[in-house]
Amino acid sequence: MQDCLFCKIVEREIPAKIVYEDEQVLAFHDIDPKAPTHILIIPKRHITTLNDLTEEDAALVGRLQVTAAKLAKEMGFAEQGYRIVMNCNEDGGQTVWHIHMHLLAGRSLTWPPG
Ligand code: IU
Repeated sequence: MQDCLFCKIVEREIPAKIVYEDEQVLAFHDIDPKAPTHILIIPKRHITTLNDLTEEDAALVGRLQVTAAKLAKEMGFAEQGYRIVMNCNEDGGQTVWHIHMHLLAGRSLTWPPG
């Protein structure tokens, strides 16, 4: 999609520190990390918010989750723990309008989030 930051990262029009890619999913380091390790896992296909998901997207969202867990394990966070977050719209804290899963790790995270 035109003017979508994450679509531009998928298309390599904007650089990112990519850590994983397959035909449907891309994962890269967040530019402004909120934890020692902060990875964003996104679908390559543009989906604006979680509200736009349909039944047909169930496998894709599962793939994001499985990718996040796999990366967390590979990066050595499985035992100590980590957090997966998806924000939706303003009150949820969404600021980039292409769905993404945050993988946060490397420190003890507080609960509930602010
Ligand atoms: P949010 O859930 O929509 O708030 O998350 C958007 C994330 O995208 C946030 O953590 C930003 O730091 C991150 N990000 C980025 O990695 N690269 C960018 O150029 C921009 C935002 I703008």
